[in-house]
Amino acid sequence: MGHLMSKQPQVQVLLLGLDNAGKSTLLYKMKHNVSVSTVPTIGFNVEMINARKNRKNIAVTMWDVGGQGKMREHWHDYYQNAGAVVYVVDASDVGRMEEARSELEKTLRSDHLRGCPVILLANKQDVSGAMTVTEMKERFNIRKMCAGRDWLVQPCSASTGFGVEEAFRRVVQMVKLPSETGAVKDNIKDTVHNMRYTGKQ
Ligand code: G3D
Ligand code: MG
Repeated sequence: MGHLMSKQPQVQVLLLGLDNAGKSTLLYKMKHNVSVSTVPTIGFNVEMINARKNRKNIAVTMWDVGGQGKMREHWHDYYQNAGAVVYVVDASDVGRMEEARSELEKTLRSDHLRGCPVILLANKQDVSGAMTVTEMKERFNIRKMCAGRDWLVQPCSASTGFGVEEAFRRVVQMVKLPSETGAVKDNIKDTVHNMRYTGKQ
């Protein structure tokens, strides 16, 4: 499997968002809808999911780095190799919407993420009172925030599965292949090895 995997273009997708937004639930849901293999690692969740893009098989690695303090120092490593950012928002948590917005704004200021596509997921659509896509677009001023990059706002519910397959399909459509970014230096094995090594320290 490793041999076959290494022949495929690999893309790295960052799953970001505030705690409790639904990142881990979403990753789990995506994995069970379409996953072929998993790579458990220390301190965060990572899943490799096979997909088709431009009539080629590609391996999409989704990094749910969460907010674990120890891992934060490595975030810039992930940024460097990111082919897309999936930003998960709890659309029902109006009280934390400004925090979610400003975190995304801060994240997108990183030079490493210049031009990186953003998929904003308006999660928890099953909860009554959840903000709609139109409301989120306005609230985040997304057009301005994401000027100069591809972006999309997609409604979903990680718990019911509503919109999750569609979200993954959009991610695959929008993600930049390594040849497009020229940024992916490491393959997944090297990256995971590096994380394991770091985890022991
Ligand atoms: P995180 O990884 O971003 O921190 P989690 O978030 O995936 O751990 O989810 C946080 C809580 O939100 C969990 O609830 C989870 O079940 C819930 N959740 C995630 N997605 C949805 C959704 O689409 N709808 C609803 N209603 N709940 C969702 P618990 O209670 O397990 O902490
Ligand atoms: Mg989590």
